Amino acid sequence: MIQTRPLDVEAVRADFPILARKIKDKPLIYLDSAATSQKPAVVIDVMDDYYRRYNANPHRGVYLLSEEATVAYESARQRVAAFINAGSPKEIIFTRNTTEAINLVRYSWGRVNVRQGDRILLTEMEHHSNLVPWQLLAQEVGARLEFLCIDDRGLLQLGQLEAKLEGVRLLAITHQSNTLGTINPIKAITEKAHRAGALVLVDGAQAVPHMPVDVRDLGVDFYAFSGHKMCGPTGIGVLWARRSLLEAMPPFLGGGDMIRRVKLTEATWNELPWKFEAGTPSVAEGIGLGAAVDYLGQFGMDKVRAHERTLVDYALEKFQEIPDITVYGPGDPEIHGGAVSFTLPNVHPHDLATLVDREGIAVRAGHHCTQPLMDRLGVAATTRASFYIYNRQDEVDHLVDAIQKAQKVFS
Ligand code: C6P
Repeated sequence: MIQTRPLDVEAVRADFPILARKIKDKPLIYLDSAATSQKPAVVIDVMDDYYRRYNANPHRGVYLLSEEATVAYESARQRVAAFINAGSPKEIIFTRNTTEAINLVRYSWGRVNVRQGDRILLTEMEHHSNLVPWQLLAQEVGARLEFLCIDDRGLLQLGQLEAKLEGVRLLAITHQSNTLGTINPIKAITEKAHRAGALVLVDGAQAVPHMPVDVRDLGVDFYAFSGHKMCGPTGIGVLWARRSLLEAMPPFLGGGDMIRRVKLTEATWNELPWKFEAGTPSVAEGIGLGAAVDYLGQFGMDKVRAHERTLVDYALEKFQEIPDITVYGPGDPEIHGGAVSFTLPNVHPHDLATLVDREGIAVRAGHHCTQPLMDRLGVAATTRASFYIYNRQDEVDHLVDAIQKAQKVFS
């Protein structure tokens, strides 16, 4: 049973050793959690403890260390399953990250189920990780890609949805845009997709870290996310899928641990979830992800979302003080998650990010792996500030001051 704890930002900040760092003699203001979040000491410590006390290959040894590693790794899987309300830990496939989870579906489900002439429906706001795998599959099997467009507020044009679902095998859609911050109404979209006979894959890389996600309530078929964006380590991600789908899917990678019996010319497969986890797994990383979901779970994801909503509301308001700024994504903080992208005339986003770095502020500049969305917005790049549980309102003030200072340099 996880203890509940109020989301007191100062207490939260004390949990993250890196936030004590100075950058160019200024306190670090970390506003790039959409790229990767910082890690609390509890996550760093459980990984350290694994390597110091019970490092061994799980599922293989009958000796105590291996048994302890197996128990810790599989217990993490159970806690991750509970965190997103999966039907069973068997539905939690550990991957390296969101990208690998989506590619697993492309290779295993896609190659068997998507045929020549079928359609795959995507959106204009997809991250390359939920776009390029489907381009490759479409090229391989002769399927067609269709796209849901966005409007000028950065919202999906859902009026188009029913017409676009015609003949679609799979709708692959982001839960929250990493660039616009838009939170998509996945449950309603999924109901429509299912009515049209399509399956739904959700890229949850920017959602699971920031809001309550209940995969069964959403009703989706596949859901992918990364550990490193939710206080966990890099090198561990998750594919959740309905058990019946996973049972029917062929393996993704072949090798150790994913087999039941191997003969010289053929093999049979292990049961779920190990059928999809070939080779020695990322043990420390899995254990670290377990600690990360415990850490977030003690606050409650509704509180995490409420904290970020307040910060975004404040940022959207405060950015209006910056002359000539263009802010992208919805103006309503209710449907704008914790990432805010913006541009300034005459200041390149990279120059802006470099100048605010002099003030100790880390923001991301670039296309954010959403080049088609940049094309739609008519820009090559944006600057993006993204928030998490450890960010404070005064950090938004510092960012706004730093942007205005940078503007003076270029005026
Ligand atoms: N976005 C960002 O700065 P991986 O790299 O596999 O952990 O996550 C890929 C990914 C997939 N979908 C969405 C919506 C994402 O935001 C990301 C990662 C980072 O926005 C790095 S480009």
